[in-house]
Amino acid sequence: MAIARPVRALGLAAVVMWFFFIWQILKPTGSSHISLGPNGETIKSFERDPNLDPTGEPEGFLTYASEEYAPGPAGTGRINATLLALVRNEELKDMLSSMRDLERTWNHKFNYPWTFFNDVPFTEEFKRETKKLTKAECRYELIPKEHWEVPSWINMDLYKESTAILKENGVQYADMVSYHQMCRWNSGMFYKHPALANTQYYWRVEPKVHFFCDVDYDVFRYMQDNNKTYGFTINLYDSPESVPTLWPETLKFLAEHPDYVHENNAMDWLTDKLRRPFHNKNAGGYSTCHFWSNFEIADMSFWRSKEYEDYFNHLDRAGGFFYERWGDAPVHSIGLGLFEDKNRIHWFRDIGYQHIPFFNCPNSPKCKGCVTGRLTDGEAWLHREDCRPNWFKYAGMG
Ligand SMILES: Nc1nc2c(ncn2[C@@H]2O[C@H](COP(=O)(O)OP(=O)(O)OP(=O)(O)O)[C@@H](O)[C@H]2O)c(=O)[nH]1
Ligand SMILES: [Mg+2]
Repeated sequence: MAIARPVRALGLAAVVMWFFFIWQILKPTGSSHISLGPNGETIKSFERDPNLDPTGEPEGFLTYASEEYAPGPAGTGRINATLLALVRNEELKDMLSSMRDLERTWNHKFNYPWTFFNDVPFTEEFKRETKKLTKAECRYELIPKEHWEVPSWINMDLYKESTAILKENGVQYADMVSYHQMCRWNSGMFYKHPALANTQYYWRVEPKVHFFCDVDYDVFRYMQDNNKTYGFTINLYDSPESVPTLWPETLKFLAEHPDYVHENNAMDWLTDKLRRPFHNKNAGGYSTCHFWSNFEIADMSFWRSKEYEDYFNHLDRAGGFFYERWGDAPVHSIGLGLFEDKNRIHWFRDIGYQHIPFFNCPNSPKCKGCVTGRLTDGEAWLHREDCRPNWFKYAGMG
């Protein structure tokens, strides 16, 4: 049966419109353009992923491997720092894979100790197999109950009701109490463990992550010698449904402690509403942009400061680690964005890294096994979760 030409044209137009609509939803927003800043000024964000540009070592004073980094007491070049992993016995295989990568690309040159934390004792197998992969010291630490257990002021009936709603709203892991405990521990507990009392810097490592690039300088010395507090690789938006009252609670805290805010803070970055207005609106004024904290190289002195400690205690009492699903990533990021000098936060663009589904993959002959400049190997819409352009816009690429 012949179809009349106007009907065919209409059908074709509908198909074109449909593809255009789908493209609008899925197109990446990572590449950017000229936009207006909070005071009406013109801001140019990056035109292309900066990871496509050749990357070398960071500027500043760097310390390279030498006999001073030999394992054991001969390693006088090492500072007070550790590789740190919270991990379950069942994740041994994935932990070994992360260790292999980090030892190959970095730690076999520097031999920093590994410190493993668990809420139950590590098995002999876990200890034996992890020790095999490093010449460095390995420590196995049990988390004290009072650091891990759900705090006494949390009402478990309310927890169940609230998390059932979170689950309905698609918040991942909302009904796993251990996930809430883990987020709280990573937010405000890990650095209080007695085993870390004499340790200042840590590099957080999760099971099943990958490291792709040879790094030839001591990253902990880099932090110390260049006055850095926190280093990240990836910057993402969070799901607003997981943190609806985190920012309102933060504002209550700030009303009590206006003097805590650093004069060179990153408030613009925390409260940006230009790039993802819905996120800002649904998270009560917080952009939800955060440093993706499964990778962190940081100075624990900041978490141990009065400002951060008071902030954590305020949040802990408010209950959102359990009634909502506040993650350590937004909590750390807000703490840093408010109470630290933003120039002391460093993008480790030269450290090739992957935690499924995102990558930081620099353009450097030192990197193997990742695709330069590719943010994700997942679905196209994941590009929308990238908020690095905002950090670069408000704080630069230092
Ligand atoms: N010992 C212990 N470690 C845990 C527990 N829950 C989470 N972890 C660790 O905490 C870190 C973060 O947990 P993940 O389950 O990876 O959370 P996530 O990265 O948000 O989720 P994924 O995207 O699924 O990786 C990992 O290093 C886990 O091994 C727990 O109950 N006990
Ligand atoms: Mg993980």
